[in-house]
Amino acid sequence: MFNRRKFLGSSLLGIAGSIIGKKTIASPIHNGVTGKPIVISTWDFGKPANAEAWKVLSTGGRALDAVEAGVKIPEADPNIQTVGYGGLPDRDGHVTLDACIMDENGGCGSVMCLEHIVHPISVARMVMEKTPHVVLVGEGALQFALANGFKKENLLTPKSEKDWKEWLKSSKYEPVINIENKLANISTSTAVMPGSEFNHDTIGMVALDAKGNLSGACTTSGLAFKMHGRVGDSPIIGAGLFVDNEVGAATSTGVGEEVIRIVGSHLVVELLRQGMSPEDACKKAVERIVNRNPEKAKTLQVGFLALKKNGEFGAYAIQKGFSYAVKNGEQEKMYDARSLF
Ligand code: SD4
Repeated sequence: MFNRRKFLGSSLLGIAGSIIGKKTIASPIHNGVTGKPIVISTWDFGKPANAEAWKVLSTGGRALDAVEAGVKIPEADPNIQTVGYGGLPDRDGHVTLDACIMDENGGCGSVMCLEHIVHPISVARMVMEKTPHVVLVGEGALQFALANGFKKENLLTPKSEKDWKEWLKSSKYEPVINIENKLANISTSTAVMPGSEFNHDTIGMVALDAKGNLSGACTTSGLAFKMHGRVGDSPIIGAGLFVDNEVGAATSTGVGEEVIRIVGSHLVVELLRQGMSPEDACKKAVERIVNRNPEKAKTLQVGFLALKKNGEFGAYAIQKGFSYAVKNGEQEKMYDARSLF
């Protein structure tokens, strides 16, 4: 993903035109403004996910139902090795999933390090709606899911098992993260950077429904070959996702440890509250990460995506190559987020 897409030169930024053959358009300098309902989500696989969410939004449905339905598409796709079924396992061969969801009332639910369940987002929603808690982890989350009718399944596909075994040959058991890593070269790495050609990353989705209500969902298998028990930003309310129905919503993708350190999505929403545009708010959050350690930041990717209560949307990333999908009544498009580097 990182090197696959030619980014428009800076002189062209702001011109929202098609890149021939890629169906991707440059992120507008000024943020996209559009009417409700609208759904936006991370990466190329956001497009089919948005299409599913749109079935709910376009018929007057609730944003919460839309985001859950939308992210279930990549969760169930065995060919997507970064989300749900078919996700790359941790270094011990376990596929452990992280997900969270937020509704328009400030309700939130999350599951962390959940195994054997294809749709962690639906378990997260059930945590929100059926328990007095916000987060369930590991074995407890699995027990809760099974008790509520979810089926126990093997999520490790032959392809992901093969990739894991290949990685095992030279695993160093150190969480080194390098954006240039590719599964084809895993012998030199210990973790695969989300955003590489083989990793299409976490799906974070935020939506505004016809009634003007916001919700969001975020779901992932996390960093490939992570330590067993490792949890990223994606299921952490405020880090991987935050929704404030008065202001806007934000979600993130990339190296979760960096997002957690700045509680990134909450930061973006608070910046929206102060009047910043979505793109500027996302940029500010990216700068917060980069300024902490500029040298390290050159080797990692984090991207933020934001949607304001009025339908304005925007994104920003550390590195080039962060694509996001937008769908509303007028458009169904991929955008390339602008980036610091
Ligand atoms: C994590 N943010 O677990 C996620 C990774 C990601 O593709 O975006 N992955 O840190």
